[in-house]
Amino acid sequence: NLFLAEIRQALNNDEFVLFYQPRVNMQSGAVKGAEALIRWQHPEKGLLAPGYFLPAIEDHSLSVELDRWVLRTALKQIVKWQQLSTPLRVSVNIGVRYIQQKDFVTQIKQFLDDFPEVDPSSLEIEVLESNALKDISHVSEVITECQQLGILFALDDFGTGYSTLTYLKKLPADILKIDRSFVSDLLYAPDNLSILEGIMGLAGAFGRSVIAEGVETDEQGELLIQLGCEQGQGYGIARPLPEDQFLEWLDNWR
Ligand code: G
Ligand code: G
Ligand code: MN
Ligand code: NA
Repeated sequence: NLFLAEIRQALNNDEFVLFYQPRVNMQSGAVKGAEALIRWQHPEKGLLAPGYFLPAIEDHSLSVELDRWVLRTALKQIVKWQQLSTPLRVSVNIGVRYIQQKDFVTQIKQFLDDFPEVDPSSLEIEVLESNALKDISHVSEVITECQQLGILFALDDFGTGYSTLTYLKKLPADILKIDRSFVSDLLYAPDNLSILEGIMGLAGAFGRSVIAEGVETDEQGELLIQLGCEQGQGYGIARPLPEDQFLEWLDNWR
């Protein structure tokens, strides 16, 4: 497969970069962290979004190599940002293939050993609710073992999976990332409002925190705060930014 070879080559040539999208407390304005989002800085085609290359490798071991690159790069970034006055937690998206790999926890321990300066609670792992999560009880143990190391877990795109309530019940994630489809049209579609109220109720009952994705307007932010969801991420706060622009944004934020 030619495309696969090209992606592997890009990894060797160091053509991937991480952008960072801020996550804030919309009530206080406090910056809580950032989600690392991968991009491919292609020498001819320019900056390519993950939708262009991730689907091609999703069922391939190359996706694990890329996830490992993302983890290593995010850990380096955490070390740099530990110098800042506001400590930032960085969240990374880890594919279901890697998290279900037998030695995942061993590899995570190795990463933490390689970066002894990193406080493990500065690292968050986002897992997609996905029917590719085959052995839920195994993944649940993996999450628990990583949490014992101090790492936090989030369920990404929460509410969109085929068995959302089963994931909620069986996976001990610390955080639910409310999918942006429930946030958009919040002001005009009463059904989304009901879903959000439901999610907030469930999160409370199960002792999970919540963060809203895809917050694009102040009105959405205000309504989310009223519903009890203070943490948000989205274009209305900031787009995913390269490292230097992220620091500029941080300087100018409120
Ligand atoms: O970054 P957006 O800007 O385009 O991301 C699109 C999709 O790609 C999202 O679903 C996001 O979770 C996923 N994604 C972004 N970066 C990464 C990454 O580093 N690893 C994995 N596995 N998925 C990612
Ligand atoms: O699935 P995941 O949550 O990891 O996806 C993050 C994706 O959502 C990235 O593609 C990111 O660029 C995109 N994104 C982030 N904020 C917004 C937003 O406010 N609106 C829209 N439409 N997309 C967003
Ligand atoms: Mn995500
Ligand atoms: Na998401």
